[in-house]
Amino acid sequence: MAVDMAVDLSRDFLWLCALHLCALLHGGHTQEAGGMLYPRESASRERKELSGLWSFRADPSANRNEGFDRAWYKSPLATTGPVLEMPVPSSYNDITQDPMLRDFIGWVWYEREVVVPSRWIQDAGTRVVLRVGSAHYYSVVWVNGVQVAEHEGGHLPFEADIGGVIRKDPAVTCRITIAVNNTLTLTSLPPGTITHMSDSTKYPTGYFVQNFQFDFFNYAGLHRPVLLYTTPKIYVDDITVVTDISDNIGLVKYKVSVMGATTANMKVTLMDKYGHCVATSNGSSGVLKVINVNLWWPYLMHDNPGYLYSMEVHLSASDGQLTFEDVYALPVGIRTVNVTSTQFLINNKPFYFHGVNKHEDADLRGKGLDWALIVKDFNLIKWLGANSFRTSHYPYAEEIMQMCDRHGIVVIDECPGVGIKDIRSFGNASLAHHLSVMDELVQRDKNHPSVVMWSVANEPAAEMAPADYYFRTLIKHTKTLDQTRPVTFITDSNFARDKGAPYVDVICVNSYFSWYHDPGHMEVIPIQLNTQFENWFGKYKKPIIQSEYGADAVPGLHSDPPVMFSEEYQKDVLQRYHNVFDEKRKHYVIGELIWNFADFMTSQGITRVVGNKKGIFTRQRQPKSAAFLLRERYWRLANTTGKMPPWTRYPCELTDTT
Ligand code: GCB
Repeated sequence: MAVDMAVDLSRDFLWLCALHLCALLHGGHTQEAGGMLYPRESASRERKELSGLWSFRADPSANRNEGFDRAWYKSPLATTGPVLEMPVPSSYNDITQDPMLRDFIGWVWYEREVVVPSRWIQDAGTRVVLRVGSAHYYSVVWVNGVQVAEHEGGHLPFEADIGGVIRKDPAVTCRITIAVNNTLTLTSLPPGTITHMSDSTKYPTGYFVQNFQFDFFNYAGLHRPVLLYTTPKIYVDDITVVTDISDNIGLVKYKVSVMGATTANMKVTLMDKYGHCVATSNGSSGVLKVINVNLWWPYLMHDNPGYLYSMEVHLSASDGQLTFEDVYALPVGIRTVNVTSTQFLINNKPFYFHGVNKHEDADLRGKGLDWALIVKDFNLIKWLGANSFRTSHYPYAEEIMQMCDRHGIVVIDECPGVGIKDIRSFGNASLAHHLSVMDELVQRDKNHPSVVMWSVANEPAAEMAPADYYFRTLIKHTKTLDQTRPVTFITDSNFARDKGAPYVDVICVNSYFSWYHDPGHMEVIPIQLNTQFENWFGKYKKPIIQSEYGADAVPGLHSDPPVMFSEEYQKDVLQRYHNVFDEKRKHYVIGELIWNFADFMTSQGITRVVGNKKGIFTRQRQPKSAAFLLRERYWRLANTTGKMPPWTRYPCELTDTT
């Protein structure tokens, strides 16, 4: 049924301007330039977590600008109106009973008062940094009414040095105010548009909706931890490591950048996992050589997966009067990644991705970071025998990436370039933003051994004419940022017309045969999947990953013969895809990632019954029948493609150490 909508582009434009203008009015980009090292405690660095309950208010005014007009950041939020208690980290959407808040579009305001240790304030040689792990989507941050940061984009961290502000009046409690706007525009990532409905016979005055073309709920709020951390005023700003192997020697090429001084003494020590020093170096760049190296191996490919060294950087420098010392310890996994025309090599051995696509998504907290959920998901991934996942469709929390490093779970790291379907989202402003998001993503994740490939987008309209320049530029830029990892994007376009595919290193293709095409007809899968693979490989002679495939299953719905939405149908679809994978993986198919690990929430629509049900686990992480099928398969694949340690040999349980 067609909905009669009045699309008023000029108003859409005004809305977009309001978003950016308020940012301009309230100060430019004050965000710290430079590195984005994960805040770790050390002898010279402290952390203060600000997770917990914050004061919260949505701004429902017609132009959503009341908070700026009335300067809500200037005084405690409770003095300018009613406030709710809101957990951080969490999406705000599912926390209350208020349908307005669940589907809210526009600015929401968070506030928290913090007691800052007086030592941090008194010692002018201490930098105090406020870090926001992820705020969806556009944020402005004030401390005691002074703007300290502004950031565009969810899923990635940003920070600000707030020392100057909190030292102005040490008697004042530090009040942090964060305004977050979830509006998606033609140039945001993901993109979206606002449609205003002006037909007063159908819609109330001022009615508008947010449109976007991706299949997950646009959860919003402070999704990851907000914290304060300290460094000395001369400090390790960034570290880049690139690793290589020569016979049994591991090479760790490193570069450290320092802020606050032009010269510094540096001592770099590499420790093994027992804390024994295995290599040292002086200087801000160099190569550490590790004899008899323990390589970083994927889970189920080696009996000691996820081996991490610790690279300790000790810095000592003077500002002319005082000497400052800084210590930062970076986990380092030594491994190589290479791609041939038919293989993906990790440490020069063929690696087959048998994994999942995920979402950051759960009941109540939406996209909010939740340790119980993270650990449960890793246990399920290992139970399943999966060795990899893709961060569909945006960067996941750094804490998750660190788990991948430790457990040997291989990651295809995707940026939020999802739903790029409108030709107006291929323009220069969109591209410039996309490039800077890749800057931020590579900056954040470049040192994770688990990350083996960047994905710059999911299912863009790659057949449109501007896609050629767009993806050529984007992929080239990403390769300049990181020369060690392959780059891809995920396609569902026609192999002959896809304008971005010539630039990728690995073809990643999504297909839903017998679901979105030929629904109910599983018999078409073998022929259509075979054609898909032959077409792509025939044209590009590049290795292929089936980056999505699957079918919805309502848990507990059974049918024999199988019908769509039953658990049996989901299993059968998977099995028929697997038969083709088994033939093609002898040649050039290098991986399969099920869509999806777990059921997840979407916006409401006639094809979704309380969200997307293609999970092999429910949203509450209980297995559907397909999970057992996949478990059988993945452990069998691990046995044939990996070097299995005795404790993991199928079908033994993980606890069996015989
Ligand atoms: C896709 C998308 C994914 C959707 C999935 C589906 O191709 O990449 O975001 O959720 O299909 O289930 O429709």
